[in-house]
Amino acid sequence: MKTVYSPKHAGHAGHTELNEGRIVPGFECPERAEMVRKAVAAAGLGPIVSPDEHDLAAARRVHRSDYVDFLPRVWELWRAEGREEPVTMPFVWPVPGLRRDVPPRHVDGLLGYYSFDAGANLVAGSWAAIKASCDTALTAAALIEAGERAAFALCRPPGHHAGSSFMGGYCYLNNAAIAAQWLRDRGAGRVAILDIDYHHGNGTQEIFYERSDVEVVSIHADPLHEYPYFLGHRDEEGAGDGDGFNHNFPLPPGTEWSRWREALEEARSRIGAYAPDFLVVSLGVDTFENDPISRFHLKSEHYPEIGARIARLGMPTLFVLEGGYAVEEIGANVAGVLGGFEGG
Ligand code: Q9C
Ligand code: ZN
Repeated sequence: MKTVYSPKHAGHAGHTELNEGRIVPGFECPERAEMVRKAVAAAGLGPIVSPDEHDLAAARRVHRSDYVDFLPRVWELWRAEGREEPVTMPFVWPVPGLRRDVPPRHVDGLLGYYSFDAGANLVAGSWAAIKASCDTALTAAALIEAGERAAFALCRPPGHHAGSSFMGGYCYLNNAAIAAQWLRDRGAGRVAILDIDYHHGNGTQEIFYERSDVEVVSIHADPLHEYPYFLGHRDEEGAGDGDGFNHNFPLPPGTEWSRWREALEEARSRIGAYAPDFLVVSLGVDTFENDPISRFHLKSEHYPEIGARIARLGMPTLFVLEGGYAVEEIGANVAGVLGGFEGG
């Protein structure tokens, strides 16, 4: 399968995050994508190609237009305040009880208005990386739409925590959601999204929650114990037209392969019954035993098995990179899934 990759991700570097009460270098760092690119090349998985430029119309199909307009402006607004700090960070959010109907004008207010946590911070090169990541997903989607069995979008930054009008959790534009919507707009009747990142893909769920044309199935750490804490429970099954088209499989901290595999089998049967035209996989490997911010115990040997099981669904499949923070092993684990898919 082809991999789509842009070096522009590297400009999204040097950002920080709040972790356990301290501001630390971001776990979501450029080395991640470089390790994945090298592993994909070394595995001989197929050609690595550059993304085509798309305009932002596809992003506006799943994100609110004012949010899409805000992202490229963040950095100039920050600099206009005379800030020397090389990275933005929000610190105030309009939770229930505060007003959302009057958008603030100051950048600190806007950062809170358009985010749900302090985990999506921007530097000077961030917007170019965010845009290239979205283009990467769209270019890979076009490959499967044109008839290829599978494609890999080596997206960075990731996307699945980004909702219709907010960033968070290292995510800005929801690459997988944008690709799924683009496939729908190109004529696909139904698209399924399988999210196997360790964290619940709250943004993807929110975007498609009231729709039956995009099924969202997610296996993740139980939000009772893990980020994003406020979405991802089993009883969230969709609403309105989307009732019955959202399926969450929350698993406890410490989950090992045998239990995770059972959830994957349940997810596979949901997707098989839905019979989509295309499958989009939000591929996070932060389920890995040595991941620095996660608490599942999958081992490297399990990732090819995951890929093989996904392949057995027999659907044109778009893999979109999400999380995975064990930098030394992220390449082997991602290439393991893709290689397992190709062999399976
Ligand atoms: N600094 C993805 O995997 N919390 N995002 C980390 C606190 C945020 C993960 C611990 C985790 C976000 C795409
Ligand atoms: Zn994650």
